[in-house]
Amino acid sequence: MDVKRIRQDFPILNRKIDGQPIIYFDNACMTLKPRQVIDAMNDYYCNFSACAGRSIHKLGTIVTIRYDEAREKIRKFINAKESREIIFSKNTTEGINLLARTLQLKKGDIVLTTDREHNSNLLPWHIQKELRGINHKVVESKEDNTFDLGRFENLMSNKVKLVSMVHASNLDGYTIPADEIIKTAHDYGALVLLDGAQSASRVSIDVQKLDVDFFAFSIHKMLGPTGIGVLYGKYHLLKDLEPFMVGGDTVEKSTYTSHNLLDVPEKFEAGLQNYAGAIGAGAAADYIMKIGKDKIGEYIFKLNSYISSEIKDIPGIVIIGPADPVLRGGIISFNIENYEPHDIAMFLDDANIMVRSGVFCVHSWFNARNIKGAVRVSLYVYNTIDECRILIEKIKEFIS
Ligand code: ALA
Repeated sequence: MDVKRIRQDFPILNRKIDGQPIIYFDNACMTLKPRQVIDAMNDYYCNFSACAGRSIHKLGTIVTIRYDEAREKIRKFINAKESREIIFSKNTTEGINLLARTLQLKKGDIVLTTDREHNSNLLPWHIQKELRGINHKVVESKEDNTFDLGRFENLMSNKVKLVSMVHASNLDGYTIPADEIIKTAHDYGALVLLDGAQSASRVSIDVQKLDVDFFAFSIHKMLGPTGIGVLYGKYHLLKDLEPFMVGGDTVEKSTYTSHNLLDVPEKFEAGLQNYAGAIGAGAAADYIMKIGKDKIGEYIFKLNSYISSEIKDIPGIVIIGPADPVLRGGIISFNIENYEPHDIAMFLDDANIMVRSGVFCVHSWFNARNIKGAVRVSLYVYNTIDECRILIEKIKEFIS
């Protein structure tokens, strides 16, 4: 993988702030965008910025074709069986909320999550508890912060209707053993939803092989634009769900008193859509597939191993999550004893090193452990060993 070449695709990496280059380590929040994605979106705005699926004129036809092509690219990206199983949403959060609102869970039904869910896969179940009386249960991790299959199996029963779990954690980068979890859940007749916000960009996803029922992800974390995400669902499941939003382009016909809904995916995509976003999403998927997710995964693991091995023994540093970087993907979350995470992040920002600090929308995990927050370095394909070296020096400088 030619990282030097890849970096040339990202205009923002040429940018200097206060005369210094930027070192961007906030990829779990938002990745940067390559020229190919920006060009694909500009192409829409400059050359065919009309409505898809409605107008039969030439521009309308082009955007309809491009929107369909984008859906097909995303299908390939996760190896879904059919492109109608790909619903464009606003982001992972919307995909999960769509399911929480439409799955028709009943009083006493159990939804199982991990103990490190992003608020987007926690609050929807709190609300379902209030609205419908479901039970939400949490599978506690092992001491070393890895998934506890034994505890999970003990919590499984035929009352569990949905296992909704973060595939790769934005807290510590840990990826759950999805194959085993899905198999066990299905043995009990439960459906499985994976929050793929962090995994889609770096783990090869084959939804058919995984046999996962629903998979939600955000395009802004995989080199694409903001405001566009994907909810994958098996067709036979999606077809029976009621949409939670209806309106333009969701109906075949309507009278003053009745309507017939269209099939999937249209019935879940009410109103004018984010066409530029979807087209940008297709370009982002193409870009990642061209490099190859296995190569990306291996590369960010190499960077993670380097940073982890250099900082783990520095007195005062506590790394969050499993000790072995191979289990933490592209994330190193850490604390320095007696210092505030935001102060560390501000110190790094003075050198244009951009990390995230705080609780990363996983308040529940931090609150349960009485930890105020952490500093998170999250890596992606354009980061370099040199950037990691500068980061390590700055962390040492902060401590000294
Ligand atoms: N979930 C995003 C993050 O972890 C916002 O930064």
